[in-house]
Amino acid sequence: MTDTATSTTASLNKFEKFKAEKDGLTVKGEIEKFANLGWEAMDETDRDHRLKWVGVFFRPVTPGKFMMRMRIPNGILTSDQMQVLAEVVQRYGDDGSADITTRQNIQLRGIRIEDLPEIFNKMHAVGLTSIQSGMDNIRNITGDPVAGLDADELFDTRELVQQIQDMLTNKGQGNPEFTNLPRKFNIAITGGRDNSVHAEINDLAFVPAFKEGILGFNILVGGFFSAKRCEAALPLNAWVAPTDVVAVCRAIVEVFRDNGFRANRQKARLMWLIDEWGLDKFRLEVEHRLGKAFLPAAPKDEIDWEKRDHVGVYKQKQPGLNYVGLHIPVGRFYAGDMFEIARLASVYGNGEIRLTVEQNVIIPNIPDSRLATFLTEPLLERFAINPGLLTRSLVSCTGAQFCNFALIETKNRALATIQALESELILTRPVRIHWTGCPNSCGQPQVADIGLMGTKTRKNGKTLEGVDIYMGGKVGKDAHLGTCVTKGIPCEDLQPVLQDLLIQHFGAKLKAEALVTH
Ligand code: SRM
Ligand code: SF4
Repeated sequence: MTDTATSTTASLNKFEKFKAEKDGLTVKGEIEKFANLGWEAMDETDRDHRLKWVGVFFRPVTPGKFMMRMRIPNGILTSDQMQVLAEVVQRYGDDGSADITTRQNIQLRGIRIEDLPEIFNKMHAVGLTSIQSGMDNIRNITGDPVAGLDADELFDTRELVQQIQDMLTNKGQGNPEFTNLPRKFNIAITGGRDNSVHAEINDLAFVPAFKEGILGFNILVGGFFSAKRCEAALPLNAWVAPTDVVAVCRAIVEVFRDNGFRANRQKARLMWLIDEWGLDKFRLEVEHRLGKAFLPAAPKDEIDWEKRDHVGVYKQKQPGLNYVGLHIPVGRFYAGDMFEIARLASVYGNGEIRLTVEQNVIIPNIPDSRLATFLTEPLLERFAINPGLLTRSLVSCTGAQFCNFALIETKNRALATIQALESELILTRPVRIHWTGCPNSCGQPQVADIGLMGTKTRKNGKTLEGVDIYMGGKVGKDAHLGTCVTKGIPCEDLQPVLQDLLIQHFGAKLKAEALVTH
């Protein structure tokens, strides 16, 4: 029997059951009550699951200290907003920190439930929302990080991304139409030529393409990573004009909401529905919701560049202005750093701050006349504009420090490993190394040159933290996913293995050998 949205209650998984009992968004009206009750006395399903509908995540690894996942559409925020986020984590002292995520977003750590009413008030006052950012909702919508700045861009994604978020979340107030999807759902729009958002790994992505001289988008559907299966998105053979993008998002999400599988959670992502129906039936169903037929896809899309990382100083399309990409090691920063970034953005730029899916920060709109002084700011010693060639492209998921799915520690280990490798090797090109603490693949090892996925492995009769190694991920033009090439390398033995891979495949040389040769 097919697993459909019409399954009986008996066949629903436990998540569907608790959603049917009480919609997750209900907790929005109960924050005061929870704050008064405290985390230990709260209903466990509200605490562990439903709070994620307002972006608040119970962390079994640090009980009582919650994580808060924001929504930062297109990864763009203001210095006022960054300052508020800094104030929130500052009050938690050593427990307070923040991470830039692989979806151009920010997560805050150390949050206490009793502070939530005040935190939400402060956030709303500066136009920030964390609504619908976890569980069976649509995640942060990604867009080109240099939208509106890049002289070569085809489409400025900012407004469309905001419009999609406003539609899906009722302008950040919460939209019950889209708070009970079968599973999570990812949307990306790319407007530049380098596919800076990893379009191919999203459930729904729009890539720029000309149709009879008009710029619009070809649509990709069904991309996703999960512990069970990873797939690149498929072309829907559909082209849309920018004016139809919001309506297409609504139609596709509605089709997923009403038909996606709800019995087996491992098979609840959009691709499983597309498998069952085939692309033609899926497209017809979307057209039916949309009330019109799609034009066939444009024969070619406009993704024809290698992917840029935006770290460093770059001229904007506006004469006399520059954007500067700061490298934030594994995306982790603290209150002091966040205040400083906010200050730099308002003193040197126009108060705008941008985030990338590589977990870095861009400060745009710095005039030529102020650039030299900006580059002497002490913060740039830690958040470099010209980091080492391995450090530069390092990405890491949260890992065991805060995530209970993690099989290994990631962020600190990733940094230590990269520093050791850079001290031993001479590199001639950046190598994109991505760490992820478990097969859920939040750190996207399949898009990396070298992807490291946490696992448990055995050595001398002992169970140790280890990694499966992925290679061959290609980003930008002709993006495709990497695959697993080696399994179960103990983390303690990893460094020489990586050294060897860098020498064999990426042109690295041992410093010691280079000295002898010269
Ligand atoms: Fe993720 C679950 C962190 C991007 C696939 N992810 C989780 C949880 C919520 C698990 C948990 O409750 O502990 C992690 C929170 C840990 C923490 O305390 O930070 C978590 N995911 C992250 C972040 C923070 C990784 C990072 O360090 O950047 C990213 C947050 C993005 C955001 O701002 O919303 C993050 N997660 C991703 C991505 C990458 C992407 O979207 O490009 C993926 C793979 C792409 C995809 O989803 O198709 C991803 N996360 C998952 C999955 C597997 C989904 C599935 O269909 O099975 C899970 C597990 C789940 O949902 O059941 C998961
Ligand atoms: Fe946690 Fe695994 Fe995601 Fe890393 S990949 S954040 S360990 S769920």
